[in-house]
This record gives sequence, structure tokens and C-alpha cells, in this order.
Amino acid sequence: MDHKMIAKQFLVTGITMAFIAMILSILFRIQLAYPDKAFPLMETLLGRFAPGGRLDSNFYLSLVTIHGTIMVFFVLTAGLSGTFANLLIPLQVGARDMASPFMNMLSYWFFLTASVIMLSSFLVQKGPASGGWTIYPPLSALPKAMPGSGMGMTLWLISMVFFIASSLMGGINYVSTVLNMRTKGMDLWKMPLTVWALFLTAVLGVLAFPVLVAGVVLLIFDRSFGTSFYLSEIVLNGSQVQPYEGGSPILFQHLFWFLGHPEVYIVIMPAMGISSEVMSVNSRKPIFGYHAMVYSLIGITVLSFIVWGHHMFVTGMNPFLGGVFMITTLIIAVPSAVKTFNWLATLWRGNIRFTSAMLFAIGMVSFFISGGLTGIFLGNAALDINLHDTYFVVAHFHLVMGSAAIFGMLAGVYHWFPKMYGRLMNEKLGYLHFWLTFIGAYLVFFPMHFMGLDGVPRRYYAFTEFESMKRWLSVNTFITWAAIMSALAQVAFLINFVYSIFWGKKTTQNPWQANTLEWTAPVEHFHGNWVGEIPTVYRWPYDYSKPGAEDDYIPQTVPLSQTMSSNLPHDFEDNPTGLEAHNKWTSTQKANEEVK
Ligand code: HEM
Ligand SMILES: [Cu+2]
Repeated sequence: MDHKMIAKQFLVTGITMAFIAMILSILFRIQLAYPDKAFPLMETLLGRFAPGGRLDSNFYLSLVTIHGTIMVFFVLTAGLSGTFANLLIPLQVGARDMASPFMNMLSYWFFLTASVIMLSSFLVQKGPASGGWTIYPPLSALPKAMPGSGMGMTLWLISMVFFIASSLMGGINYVSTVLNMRTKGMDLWKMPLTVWALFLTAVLGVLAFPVLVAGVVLLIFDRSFGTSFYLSEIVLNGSQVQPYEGGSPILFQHLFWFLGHPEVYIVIMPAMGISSEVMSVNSRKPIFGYHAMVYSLIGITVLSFIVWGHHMFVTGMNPFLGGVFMITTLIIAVPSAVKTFNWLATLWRGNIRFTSAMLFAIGMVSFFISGGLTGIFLGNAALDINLHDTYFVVAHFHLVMGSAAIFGMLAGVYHWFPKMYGRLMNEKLGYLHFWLTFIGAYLVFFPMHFMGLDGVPRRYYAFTEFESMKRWLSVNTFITWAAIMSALAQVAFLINFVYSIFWGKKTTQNPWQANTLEWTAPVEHFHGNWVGEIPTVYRWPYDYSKPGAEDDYIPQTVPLSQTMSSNLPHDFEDNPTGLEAHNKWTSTQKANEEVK
């Protein structure tokens, strides 16, 4: 039940799910690259899903669906937040465990159950759900709509109910731990940005996920009990199917995206927090604009609830409403730009150590910029009408969500691996992993922008069926090979990860010379984190390279008075002891000068 153990469970499960989802994507990429070729091996491996060595077209859609679902929810939501919120929140705020360790443990077991149910849908007769990760009706609401609308979809829905229960239990725990269990001196403005990010992510999740549960429950009613929340005037073989009357698939889209858009920030905010921390530690500089970083996270949290309509510009919404969503969407670019600017300013003239973690953190910023810029195009309703459901959107979200968030997660794994396993990962393999993945991701996703601009739609089985799209075949083949290269690079990571757990170099207590509390806890793990009293916090977490200080880092536990020569005015706000010490110090200083 110890939070550090639960963090590792989330991490290992998340990595396993990521590899499964990656293999699925390689399968459907092979189909896109070689639409007319038969691979007998495929039939051997997949049986009825690849008759004659070619992927079945319905199964192709299932692969796309399950790939997206696993990556978004199981890897980047549970794997990312579950790992780092569990590991870091108690350790960085100075608590012995989560507010409710028991509920925390349940949250992991619900996640594992959800994962097993989702994967078990590969075993049912007609294959897994195939309505896309957004499961729009009618494909999700009419069990007979297509093979993947049947049992596979039922399992998808059950799995998501477990998943959401898990997220809520986790989220409530993270919120209450941050609010109630901080150690002495750890006021909100002394929390590391990782804790801020994980905290606000949890708030987002707790407010948004219940809406998806509601949507899913109504969907189950439509499927099983003949209600028609989402269905209307369904015609089969020329005659209308009763009793579906008066519902609207658009209602589902509203409910889905009311979660769905915050969800993309649930995915990216932990990666932002991790990168901020890693970049400050490894450029040996205070994070630039700490307060602005926090306020922009809060801004994103609030704004992300009022932009969901930008996923629905083409549903025929009133142009006035489209305009409203367009404006709120583009306003989100402001806090995003603030963060980007602050990261770059943190790097600026830093004394940079290029650890693997640092490379991944910088990579995260790179992907966030290149993927975020296309968001500005998509956010314009008039442009989005052309780009919607094309490969342009696929390129956008894979850069900003797929790549940036994964890179943030990997930065966290390399950086906190010593904290989790008491050993260091191999840096050389880390570099190899970084460069191959970084280059690979751009090779895969950059060309997709041009396909999208040319109108190539997403989720199609074989583009060669269309005369105008045939010319993209060579690009598709190129992308597939780039994807295979990136996938192989992940094997380097896996080897490094498993090897280092058992045989990696033993770590010292604070291998990166960082200031935050987790590095004051002993390397050996035990329940309760610290022997004796929990350390008291005196300063913010980013006192790196302070002019006048002896070392280039001053841990949060160092009392202010010991390093008075380098205390910032910021350190005294609302801190009477600090202020007192400061006054004493200035008067001695004055006395000294007078003696001189
Ligand atoms: C400046 C910030 C951003 C803007 C203005 C923006 C805008 C948009 C718009 C308008 C769409 C809908 C396109 C369409 O379906 O036609 C979209 C799709 C998407 N965006 Fe963003 N975005 C931004 C940042 C992000 C971030 C930070 C993430 C993830 C971490 C993200 C993930 C996604 C995803 C997953 C989709 C596709 C959903 C789907 O249809 O499957 N976006 N974005
Ligand atoms: Cu959105």
C-alpha cells in the first residue's frame, strides 16, 4: 500500500500497455504502407483477423481504436499521472503517504482490471471495439452497426467505467494529499512545479471524468435498454428502426469532448511539470517565472473546460457558437506560450547538463511548440472545416500529445529512476534512445501535415482505392519505416529499464544535486519515507546557482539564515521567521560595514 510501490506498479503496467499499443500501431502502419501485399506471417499470428495474410478491414479499425484508447487513457493518463503523482506528491510535499493509502491501492487494481478487460476484447468473436477512441454513436450505440460495435464495444465501455473509477480514486487522493498533508513550511508557493501540475491535473480529472461516465451510462442504456439519447431516425433496409426517436449523436459529442478536451491537458500537464523540474535541475538555474508558470497552469485548467466545441466545428453548430469556441480556444494559446517562453528562458545561459532526462525534457518542449502551433490553425473554425478528420489533425495531436507527453514521461522516468529503484539508468543507452525516438517522431508525424493539407482523411483502410490519394503511398511507406525505427528504439529503452532495475549502478542519495524533498529521503525504501521527523521546508525549490551561495544548489530544507547572502526577497513573503532572520542579518551586515 506504500505510495512508492503503487507508483512502480503504475509505471510497469503503463510501460507494458505502451508496448502493446505500439505493436498495434505497427500492424496498421504496415497495412497503410503495403495495402496490396499479403504477409503470411500475419495470418499465422492473427488468425481470423488477417485472412490470407492481409489485415481484415474491420480489424484495422479495431486496431486504430484500441491503439488510441490505450495510449490516451492507459498510458498517458494512468501511466503518467499514476506513476508520478504517486511517487512525487508525498515525497515532494513531505508526507508519509497518500491521504488514503487504501483507496490509492484500489485505484491501481481498478486500473489493472480495466486494462485486462480492454485487452480481453481481442478474444471475443468479432474483435475489439472499432468506433475510434472517441466512440461516437451510432457506431457505439447500435450493437449491429459493425462487428466492433457488438461485444467488443460492451467490453470497451465496461473497461472505461473501471478506468474512470480508478482515475477518480487516484485524483481525489492526490488533491486531498496536496491540500492537507504538506509538511511544516511547505506553503503552496513553495511547492515544486511537478506537484502543482499533478495537483491541477487531478482537479481536472475529478471534474471532467464524471461527465464521461454519465455519457457512457446513457450509451449503455441506448445499447441495451432501447432508450434513444443518442439515436434518432435510424433506417435499416429502408425502414425506420423503432424506438430510436428524438435523440442526437451530437449530444454524445458534447458529453465526450467536455471530458475529451480537458483530457488532453490531463495528459500534457504532468509532462509540463516534470519537464519544468528536470530543466531547472539540469540547467542549474531557477525556473524562470515560477509564479507565471503556476498561474498559466491554473489558466489552462480553467480554460480547458470552455473550449470543447472546437472538436465539433463541423457538426453544423451555430456560427456564433463556433466563434465563441474559437476565441476561447485561441486564448489557451496564451498560457501555453507563457510556459514555452519560460522554459526557453530557463535554458538560456544555463550551465546545462545533458543527462538523458534533460534531453527528453527539452524534446518535450520542442514537440509542444511544433504541435501547438498547428493548434492555432485548427482552432480557427474556418480552417478547421477543411482540416477536420484529415491527417493534419493526426499530425497535430501526435506531436503535441503523443510525442510531447511521452517525452515528458520519459524525462520523468530517467530522472526519478534512482528514486524508484535505487540505481541509475545507463546514460549511453539513454542517448541512443533519445536521438532515435526524437528523429523518428518527427519523421513519422511531420509528413502527415502535408497529407492532411491535401485532404487525405484519417482512419481509412487503403488510400490506394482513391485515385487522388495514390500518390501518398510512398510517403506512407516512408512513415511506416520511420515508425518501425522508433519502435525499435523503445526496445533499447526497455532493455535499459529492466537491466538497470537489477544491475544498474547504485545511486547516491541525491544524484542530480537537486533541491526538492524527495532527495532528502534515504535511498532504501520503507513505509513513511523519512526516519524520524519529516523535514521542514524553508525555501522554494529552485535555489540553483544563487550568487553568493557556496554550492550551486540549496535544498529546500536549508534554513534561510544560513545562506542569508543569497536569499531572495521572495523568500520572506509571509514568512515571519525568515523576515526576522533577514533583519538580524542586515543589521549585522551594516555593523560590519561600519567597522570597515
Ligand atoms: C494552443 C493549443 C491548442 C489548440 C488551439 C488546439 C486545437 C485543436 C483543435 C481545434 C482540434 C480539433 C481538430 C479537428 O478535429 O478538426 C484539436 C484536436 C486535438 N488536439 Fe489540440 N489544440 C491545442 C493543444 C493541444 C494539446 C496540448 C493537446 C494534448 C496534450 C492536444 C490534443 C489534441 C487531440 C488529441 C486532438 C484530436 C482529437 C481527435 O479528434 O481524436 N491539443 N486541437
Ligand atoms: Cu480540444
